Amino acid sequence: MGKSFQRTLVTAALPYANGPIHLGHVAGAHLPPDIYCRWLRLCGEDVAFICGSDEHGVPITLAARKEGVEPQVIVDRYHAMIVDAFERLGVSFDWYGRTSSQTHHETSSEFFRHLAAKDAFTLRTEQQLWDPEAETFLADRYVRGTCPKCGHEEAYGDQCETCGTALSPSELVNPRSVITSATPQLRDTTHWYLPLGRQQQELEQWIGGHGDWKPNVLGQIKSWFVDGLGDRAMTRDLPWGVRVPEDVAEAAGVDAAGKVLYVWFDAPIGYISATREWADSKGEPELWRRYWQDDGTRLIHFIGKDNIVFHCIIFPAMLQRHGDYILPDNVPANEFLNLEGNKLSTSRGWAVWLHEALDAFPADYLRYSLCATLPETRDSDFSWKDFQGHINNELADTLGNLVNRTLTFAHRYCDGRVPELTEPSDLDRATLATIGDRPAVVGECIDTFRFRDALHEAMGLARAGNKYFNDTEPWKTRKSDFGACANTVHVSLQLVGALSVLLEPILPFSCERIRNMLRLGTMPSWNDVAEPLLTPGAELGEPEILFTKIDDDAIEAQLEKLREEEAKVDPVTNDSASETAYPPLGETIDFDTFLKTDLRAGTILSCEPVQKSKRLLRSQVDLGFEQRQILSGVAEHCSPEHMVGKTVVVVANLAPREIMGFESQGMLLFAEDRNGRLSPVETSGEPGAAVR
Ligand code: B3M
Ligand code: ZN
Repeated sequence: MGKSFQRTLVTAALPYANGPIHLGHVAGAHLPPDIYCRWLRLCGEDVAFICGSDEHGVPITLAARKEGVEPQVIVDRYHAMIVDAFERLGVSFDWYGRTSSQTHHETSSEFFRHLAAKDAFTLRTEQQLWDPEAETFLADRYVRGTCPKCGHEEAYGDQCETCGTALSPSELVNPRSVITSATPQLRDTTHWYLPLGRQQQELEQWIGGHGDWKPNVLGQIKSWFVDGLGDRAMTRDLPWGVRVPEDVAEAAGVDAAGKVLYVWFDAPIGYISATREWADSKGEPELWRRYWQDDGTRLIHFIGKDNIVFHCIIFPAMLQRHGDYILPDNVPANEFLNLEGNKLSTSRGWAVWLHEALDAFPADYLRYSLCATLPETRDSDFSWKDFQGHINNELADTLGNLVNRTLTFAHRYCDGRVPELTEPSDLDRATLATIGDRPAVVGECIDTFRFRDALHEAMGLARAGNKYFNDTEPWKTRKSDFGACANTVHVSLQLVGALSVLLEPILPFSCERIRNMLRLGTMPSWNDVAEPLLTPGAELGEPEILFTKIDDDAIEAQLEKLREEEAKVDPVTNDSASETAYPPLGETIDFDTFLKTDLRAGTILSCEPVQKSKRLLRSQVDLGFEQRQILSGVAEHCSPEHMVGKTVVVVANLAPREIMGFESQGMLLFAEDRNGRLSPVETSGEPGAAVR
């Protein structure tokens, strides 16, 4: 580690409080910094580990709309859930804040005011999408429409999830309001923009001094530079967020009503406000400045790759313009964690929620398995089968086994004490010596953000320990050569002691239990591990089973749960069943009105998709007395093969209509469930039979 630093400020991406967190978040942005900070603390470094809930932005207000509650209700609920889940996972934040806090509102307004005073913004009036029914502008995810790149009909105003293209609301084809489904109009609105182009050179120069950053991070940044940085709006027309300060708006001659700071302006400032709250809680309200405004601090942001531009360009640009702050020293962004071979997606129900995983398994099982599969250099895959393998073969069979057999031997044959090492063999000596370089080797991995390697290197000691135990055969020497047996126990105990520190950053709960078994009262420091930690003659605690193996049923249950969650979600709208409702009942009609609709049974003779349309199917239908061609907008729900041969209910007296160049002579009836999923209304009546 760069010795010129006096302290380290570590931040982990602030989760949006619009839902619980899942294993993808944890692997991307929260477990790695926890391992890193735990290690730094063991090295005796001065660290502040900061995180919090991101409680603004459209994801929150949309979640609130869906439930018909105020955004505060949503963020209160998920903030509490997230805090609890992190705590159960053992994530050792020094402070976990939230961006709805007063300190945060003050800190971010002040930051904005400071930038405005330094002329860092340009004001721009532009036409943006406006919902005439809800009488509101439609920012980001408040609009859906057809992606101009791939034709996906449910793309969001800020991104198409099908092809990944970043969009702005006005680029959508056939945009519609998420609030009212109305077709938006264009209206003038004024916003504060950060002209990043002005700062490109300064930013490039700063990045140029960080050639040691992860290649995936540098690659993304470079491509932004190549495209050239443009102006980014730092305010939005939204009812929820940090309000644009009245005085700033007034000075600019703009009406501040309904305007808030862009969520990506205020969220990273959340790191600063959380640090302030932490300092306040320690009774040293000015302490935060040392972490943010003193060159002796090294600032590290842990994030997932989708947040790179915000942490490596926009936030640093804000910090540069402000002038009083240090810039990040590193941003070790991770790639994505996939799940069972597929991209994680909360909207598709394809995710493992942290709190549920913690209901099923101990925290260290998850920490271990996630650490072994971190997406450090490329996307990686979490599968429950691999999870089972990690726990059973590595945690239980390797680490657990070494600890258990060593402690059991010490209790049965060595009086429950650390035996002396007497006349050690070459193998005893060589094995003891392997401990010596471990703190440096494992530490080097952690220091360079290679946590998978750190795990591998530390576990290497456990593997070596088991091999040594097997090779020295203490169950034989205990009768033939007790000194040799005692030496095996001594050396193995020293390995176990070293492991209880080396693995502490990754497995804090289990390592504490191991240290209790060893009666290691005070926590050794990282570098103490280079020397044997246990004193001969010292009393040991009772051995306990550290890890229990996971059986196939437990894994099958998790897989089944995933399949169930996924099935609940509609493939077209990505809305889960619980979020939609039955349509309200229609107006009452009399019997004669009903009889006007001539319903018949019709058998589908053939069916094919209509070219250039994602929705339409064209069917030839036998009505007994004649054949009809009928078009139905159901291609996203029913496959043509699935339709052929079915006898369904047909509206037979509907006036013919032309759709995409074809005449549709009637209508096939479909039932629409709460997910918006359509299925044909089948009948066992013969073709032509009247349905009434
Ligand atoms: N809440 C986005 C995310 O969870 C955002 C991170 C903010 S970090 C300042 O991907
Ligand atoms: Zn697309």
